[in-house]
Amino acid sequence: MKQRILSGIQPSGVLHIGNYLGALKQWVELQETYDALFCIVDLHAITVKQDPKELRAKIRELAKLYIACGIGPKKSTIFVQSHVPAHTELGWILNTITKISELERMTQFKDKAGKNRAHVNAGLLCYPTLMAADILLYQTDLVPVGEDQTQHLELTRTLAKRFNTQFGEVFRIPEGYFPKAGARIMALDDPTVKMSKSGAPANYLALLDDEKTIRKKVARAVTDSGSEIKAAHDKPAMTNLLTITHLLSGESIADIEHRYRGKGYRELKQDLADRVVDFLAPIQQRTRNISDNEIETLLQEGAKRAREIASQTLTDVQRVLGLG
Ligand code: AQP
Repeated sequence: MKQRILSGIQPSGVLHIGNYLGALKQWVELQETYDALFCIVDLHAITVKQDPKELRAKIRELAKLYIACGIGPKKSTIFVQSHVPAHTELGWILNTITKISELERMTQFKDKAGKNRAHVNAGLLCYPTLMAADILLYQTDLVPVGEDQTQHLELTRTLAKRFNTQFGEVFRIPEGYFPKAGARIMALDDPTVKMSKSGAPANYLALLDDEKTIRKKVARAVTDSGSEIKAAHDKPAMTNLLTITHLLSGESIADIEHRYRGKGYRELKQDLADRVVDFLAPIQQRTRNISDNEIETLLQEGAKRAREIASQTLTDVQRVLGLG
C-alpha cells in the first residue's frame, strides 16, 4: 500500500509563485510515489467574503492550474472540498474537542482578524479545525505545505491524538512536509512579509500574470540598501529574489551569487523576469487548453473517490462517538 499525501489551496484569489514554489512544486514530485489527493478548499475561502460567480470560476481555474502545473489527473485525485460533505461534519466534531484558546492562538487568525475581533466571523476562528478534518478524513501520512501552515498542522496532530486518546484509535497522525527552500516566499513589495493572494498586486507574481505585468512587478520589487547581490539575514529582498531564481533554475544560490559578482540589481531583476516569463508561458498555455467540460468530469470523478475514502473514516468516527 502506498502512503498517502493530501494538500489543498484556497480558490480565494490568484495563485502566485509562492503557492507554486511552497506547495505545488512538491506535490508534482510527491505524486510519483504517494497516493496523492489534492483539494480545492472552497469552504476555507468563504471565511473571507467571496463573490459567488467569481468563486465558481476561481474553483475551475484553480483545478486547471493544478493540472497545468503538473498534477496528473490519472496519477492524483483532484477534488473540491465542498463536494465531500464529510469535511464539514468532521470539522464540527473536531470543534467539540478544540479549546477556543487553541484557535485564538493561531497566527493566521490573529493576522486575518486584526484588532476587530468582535466582528470577525466564527469560520475564520474555526478554520484550523476544518483543515484538521480535511487531513484526518483521508488517513493522511504526509501533508506538503508552506511554512505558514506549520501551526495549523501541529494543531491537527494534537487534535488527532486527543481524539484517539478519548475515543479510540481512529486517526493516523500526519507529518508535515516542508520544502528545503521556498517554504516562505516573501512579498515583492515588502520582503518582511510572505507573498500572499490577498496582498496588493505588487505583492505577488501571479501564475497567470502576462509578460508585461511580470516585467513591471519584478522591476519594481523592493531591494535592500547597498548593491551586493547576496543572500543574507540583513538582505531580505535579495535573499527572496535569489531564492526564486534558485528554485526556478536549479542553480545553487552560491553559484548565482558568484555569477552576479560586480553586477547590479537591475541585471539580476531583468534575468529573473525573463526566467519567470519563460517558466510561466507553458503553464498559461496549458491552462487555456483545458476545457471546462474536462474539468467538470475530472472534479466529479475526484469527488467520488474522495467521498469513498472520507466516508469510511467518518463512519468510524460516528461509531466511537455513539452517533450514526
Ligand atoms: N509565500 C508563500 N511561500 C511559500 N508557500 C506559500 N503558501 C502560501 N503562501 C506561500 C502555501 O501555498 C499553499 C496554499 O495556501 P492557501 O491557499 O491555503 O492559503 P494561504 O497559505 O493563506 O496562502 P495565501 O497565498 O497567503 O492566501 P490568502 O492571502 O488568501 O491567505 C499552502 O501550502 C501554503 O503554505
